[in-house]
Amino acid sequence: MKVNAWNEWDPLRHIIVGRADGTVVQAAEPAVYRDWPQDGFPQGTWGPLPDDMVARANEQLDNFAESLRRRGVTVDRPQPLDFSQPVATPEWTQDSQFGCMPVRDVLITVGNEILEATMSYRSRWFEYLCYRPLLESYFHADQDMRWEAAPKPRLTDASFRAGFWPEYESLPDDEKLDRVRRNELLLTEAEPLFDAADVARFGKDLFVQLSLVTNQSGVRWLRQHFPSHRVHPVTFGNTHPLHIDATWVPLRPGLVLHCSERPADPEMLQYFKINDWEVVPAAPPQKTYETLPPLCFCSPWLSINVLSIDERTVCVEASETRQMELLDRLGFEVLPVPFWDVAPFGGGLNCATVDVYREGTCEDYFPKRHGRF
Ligand code: DAV
Repeated sequence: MKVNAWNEWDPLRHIIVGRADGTVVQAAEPAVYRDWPQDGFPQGTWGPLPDDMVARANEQLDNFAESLRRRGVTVDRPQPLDFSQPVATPEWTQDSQFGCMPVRDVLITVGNEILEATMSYRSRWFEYLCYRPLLESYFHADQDMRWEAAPKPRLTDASFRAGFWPEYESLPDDEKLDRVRRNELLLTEAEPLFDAADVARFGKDLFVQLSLVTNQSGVRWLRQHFPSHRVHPVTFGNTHPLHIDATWVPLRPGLVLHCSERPADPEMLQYFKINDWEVVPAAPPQKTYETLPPLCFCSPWLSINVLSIDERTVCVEASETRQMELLDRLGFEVLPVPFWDVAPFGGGLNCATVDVYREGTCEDYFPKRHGRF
């Protein structure tokens, strides 16, 4: 086996698909505010997601894994921990962990390297352990694999703006968006922090969303860590930015799918335009916030959280008919995959996976410079 992946669309040969087992609605921590009284988790409570939800999510994850195997893709699965255990470092304790469904948040493959992200929730501090059996086996099987981990964060109170959530949620949307554009959100700049799912890979260009879980120091660390890449911090008009993969989704060279409710900045759009990329507005999702599954902290835009098998073939959630029709019109073979039962465990088809091997090499898809890009 080999580790290799430079972008989101080259032919897929090997992937990790997450598991729902043992996922927990996290105990309160500086980064996480949950209040779901109608679904059994009012503010201040925490605990495992219900067994029947876990079973339904695992069935969809297993079916997805099986359908990838039938297309010749090698599929690995993580090793869940007992996420209801408390965790501690010498500087804090946290009453619960989270889960290991959204692999994309924790790991990123860039070329022959797999990098473990810092993460920015205390409940997710030890999540990398779920992937260590796989990473150890890849390291031994592929003499060329680079195995890296970003600096383990301290996540003391100094890493978080005190009282962020109530203050932020009381702001009108335009003020929230100002804060998003300035990246004055939950995280301070005390230490580099990022989730791997805020990075979109376009060969030599890596676009990193500044978000509720990724700060500017995190982007600086990534830029220094990948000196042969162009690493671009980006923001979108999204009041709750959390991972780039339901906002800005590359499908093939020259084509990116964009959540139109979350505008890109004009300089970024121009960078894509002068380099002959088409930015296609996504179709409206079938779901609304009212019809999302219970305990779901993602948005209806998981409808565009697709997984590419290659630049002509894309897995899309099976009930997202408008999105499937759009991709069909754009010339893709669309593979429908039922997946909404997985959403409460942390995301969609892209979130649930990390590609270990895609054929291909590092290409420069943006030969022309523009502004800060
Ligand atoms: O935009 O609804 C999707 C990605 C979560 N891992 C959103 C977040």
